[in-house]
Amino acid sequence: MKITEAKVIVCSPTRNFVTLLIRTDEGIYGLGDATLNGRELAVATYLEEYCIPCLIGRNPFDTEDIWQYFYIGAYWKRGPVTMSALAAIDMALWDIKGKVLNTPVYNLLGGKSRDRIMVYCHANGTDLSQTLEEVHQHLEMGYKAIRVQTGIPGIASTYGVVAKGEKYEPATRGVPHESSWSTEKYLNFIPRLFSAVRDKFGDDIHLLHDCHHRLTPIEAARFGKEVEPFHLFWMEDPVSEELQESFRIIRNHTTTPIAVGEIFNSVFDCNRLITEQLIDYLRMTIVHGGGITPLQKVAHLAEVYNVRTGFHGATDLSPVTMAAALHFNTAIHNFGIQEHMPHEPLVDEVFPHAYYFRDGFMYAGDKPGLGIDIDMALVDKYPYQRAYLPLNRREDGTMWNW
Ligand code: EZ4
Ligand code: CO
Repeated sequence: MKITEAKVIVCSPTRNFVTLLIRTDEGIYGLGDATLNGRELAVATYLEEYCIPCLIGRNPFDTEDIWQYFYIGAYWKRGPVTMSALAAIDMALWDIKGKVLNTPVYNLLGGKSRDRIMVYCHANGTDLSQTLEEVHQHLEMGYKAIRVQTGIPGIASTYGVVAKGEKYEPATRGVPHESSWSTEKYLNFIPRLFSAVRDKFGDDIHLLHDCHHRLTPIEAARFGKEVEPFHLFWMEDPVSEELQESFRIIRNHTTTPIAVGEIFNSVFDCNRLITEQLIDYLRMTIVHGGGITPLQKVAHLAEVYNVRTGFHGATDLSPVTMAAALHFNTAIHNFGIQEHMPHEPLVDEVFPHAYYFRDGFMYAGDKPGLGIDIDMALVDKYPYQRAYLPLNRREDGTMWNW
């Protein structure tokens, strides 16, 4: 069996997605997600100009060798652009394998380790009462785990929070929006938020929170300590994560579980975090972590050190990544939780899929391969539009982590 063609599809049904479609001489094709939010065309070009010419003629079953070919063989290892491209190739090849063998991809990764995948949703509001109402609405939808973000008094706009009636969407069209930030106001307010949520909704529901890389290690330690009485499922991205040893400082002070990794693209971003047991959940997912092939190795390493997965699943990760993640989550032993930010209905139309949500859990479905497709007629109706993630500055104008 041979790869005969590979094509990059860039489309923007409400937001941008980059998809790789690989065809074989037996008429079977596979899909991979290569979307890197705000940098889509860099990945598309990397695939078209450098990877695809070297893919043609290879056996799609050789996922390990093809992965190493583009990783070791590129000489320029790692980095989000190259690893997202490599992830798309790898996903599409696993999809092809499953279709050829007429079995869901989870069966190729170890089979079913569980019946259902617990997911968490987003509840956010501009103030406390609106946020509590959002939590209530998501409980009604059946979610068992909820990420709660709220507007902070005195800060004009806060990460993860949008005006009433709108959905939080990471990137916006046009030039980057700039938001402002005060660590002091944030740290003073968030414990009150979780106190209010526990008072109103009790202890059973899992609560999560994303600090979005904005604290220093000692500030994150204070955060973790002060929310301990409300027993969060996790605090996410407490600090900017380039320095793995930062997490030791946080760990020394608090029992609030820590999740990190949505911007990681290699095991070398988290090797110390895992082996020194400095975190509890790893968020590096299939698309930005280089594909199913490397994530399997990372998950197996993490299993040894009691670290579980908690894959990123915002709307900028396409339904192709969601499909791959759900097969992966079904199979591995140390699955923790999966983020679920539902896509717009139009996105689901462009990417018809076998996976589904029911009463707080998601299911990969039982179609062969990843159980995902793309509607090429619809794709042409929604061409790429430049979009950016926001920037963030401290109140005095200093650039800060968004
Ligand atoms: O900022 O997906 O946990 N979710 C997040 C997201 C990310 C965006 C970046 O593209 O942190 O909102
Ligand atoms: Co996050």
